[in-house]
Amino acid sequence: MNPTPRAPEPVTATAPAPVIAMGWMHTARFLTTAPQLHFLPPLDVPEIAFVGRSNAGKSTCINTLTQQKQLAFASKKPGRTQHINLFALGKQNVTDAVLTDLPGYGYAAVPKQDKIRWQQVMANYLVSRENLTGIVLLCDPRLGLTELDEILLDVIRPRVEAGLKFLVLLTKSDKLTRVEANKALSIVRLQAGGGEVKLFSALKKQGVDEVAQLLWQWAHPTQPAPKVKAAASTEPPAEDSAPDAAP
Ligand SMILES: Nc1nc2c(ncn2[C@@H]2O[C@H](COP(=O)(O)OP(=O)(O)OP(=O)(O)O)[C@@H](O)[C@H]2O)c(=O)[nH]1
Ligand SMILES: [Mg+2]
Repeated sequence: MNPTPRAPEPVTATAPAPVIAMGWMHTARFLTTAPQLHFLPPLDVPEIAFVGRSNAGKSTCINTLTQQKQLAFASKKPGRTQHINLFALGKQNVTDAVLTDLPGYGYAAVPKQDKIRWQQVMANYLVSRENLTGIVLLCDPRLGLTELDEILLDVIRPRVEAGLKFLVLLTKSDKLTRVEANKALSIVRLQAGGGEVKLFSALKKQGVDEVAQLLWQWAHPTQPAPKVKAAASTEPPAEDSAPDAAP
């Protein structure tokens, strides 16, 4: 008896996944800015927020992922980002997701009243923003997760448990040796309670493809996950967890 003929494998004519994700990131353009949550327009597309201590590298990370030099304001001087800044993503001006650059916390030179006000603005945003789909917490591995980061983790925990996507990026990894980087990864993975933690360097472009792909998947959960090329990985395969939506 002849074996049952097999259906031909579907031919994927699209470009490899990192190219798709990076091309999508490159469409980023400024959408709006607001001092507080209630000034932001309600949106019905996935929103991904970049949070972390002042000077952790949030704005630089957004510029690196979007391959644009000055989309978000980055500076050596901490406290550069002082508003909630939204950037739209999507082809031909059809917005299919939004990136949010948030002001950092923990900058010592900020007056106490301003610190408290800002913590309330941020907590309010993280708890109440309805279309918030994912949070990227940026952390300088030389400092590790600090008390303020732990407070933030407590604030978002209920939403993460309810399905909000969450990623910790250890920024400025170019400043670490390989041994230091692996140690930082292990410690922060423990602190983050098993959540996903990756190394990132804007300078060396480490982690850029991987993060772009992950965010693409967060924003397009119903589309099949693009395959990650082994060469695009920046972490040892044994430790590197597959993206959430991977089959
Ligand atoms: N070596 C190195 N420096 C980086 C990297 N990413 C950011 N920086 C530097 O870190 C400093 C702070 O970067 P920002 O992106 O402004 O930090 P931020 O988290 O947005 O800071 P706030 O807006 O104050 O919250 C700048 O001098 C950046 O050039 C990196 O990957 N490697
Ligand atoms: Mg900033």
